[in-house]
Amino acid sequence: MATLTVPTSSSSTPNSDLLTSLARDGFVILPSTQFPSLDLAALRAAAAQVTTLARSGAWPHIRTLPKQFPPWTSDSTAGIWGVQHLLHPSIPSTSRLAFASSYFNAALLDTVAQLIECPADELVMELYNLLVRPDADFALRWHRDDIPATATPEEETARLGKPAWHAQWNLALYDDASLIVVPGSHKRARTAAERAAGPFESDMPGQMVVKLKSGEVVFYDNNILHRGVYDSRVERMTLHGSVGCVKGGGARARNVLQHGVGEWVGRCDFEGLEDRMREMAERMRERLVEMGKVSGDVGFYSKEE
Ligand SMILES: O=C(O)CCC(=O)C(=O)O
Repeated sequence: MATLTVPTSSSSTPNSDLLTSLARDGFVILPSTQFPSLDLAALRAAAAQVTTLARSGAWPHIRTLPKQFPPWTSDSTAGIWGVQHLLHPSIPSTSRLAFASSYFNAALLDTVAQLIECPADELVMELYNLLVRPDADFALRWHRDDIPATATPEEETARLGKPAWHAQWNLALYDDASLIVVPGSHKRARTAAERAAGPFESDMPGQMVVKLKSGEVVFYDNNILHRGVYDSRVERMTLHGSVGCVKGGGARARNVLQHGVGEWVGRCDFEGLEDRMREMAERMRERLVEMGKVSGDVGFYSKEE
């Protein structure tokens, strides 16, 4: 598998460099030093707790094998590859607090605000999930999150030309080399070779394995051409989050709420967060609720499976 070397940004990477990397490559990797107040030990403990609950069937919001796209069932019998809804009010409180402290981490939100050029008071709570070692080897097909594989080149180009108004990231709690991307593919329609490739093509031209050390964060355009390849023998606990901007409007809120967040977002409990963080969390949650009110009835994705 071809692996390109991409330098990790330094701890003091200027905003313009982050934006340049994200715009050029479709992703940017930030070192753990960029987020000094993230408590990796607490996050690992929280991740271990919810993963145990999820594998045993005691947490119903899971990504089940061998299914790539939602909706997933709550039956963990065939194994899981993810734990959904880390900010859900029913997540055990100590773990929920650890997850919320990372999701609403000031340095992380500051980076999000810079990357999507959104004022802090317009940030919107979105998704926070955990991607875990699958119970059996598993892979995702090549995809863009918001554009179906059936899209024509014209449809791809039209969609990719619009601003995303949200940031998506993976924060690795253990070293993680599961995500594979085609750098630059977030800016253009698929090439003839990419269209002709099989859904699980193992050597896509230009592909790159995103290698994260524990504590590193990759922000990526969710419409970059990407896939996941998961080894059931390798520990994986990677926080998978997204934050939006009110400019994303009802369409984006709909996209978020159709992941099931709408069922519990009104009951979020941010008790225990430090005052400023708690206030930020409440504001971000309220913005999602408000945007959801105008987005209408929300069903699940109809991505092809
Ligand atoms: O495992 C990953 O990091 C990628 C997950 C992904 O592509 C998806 O959930 O659509």
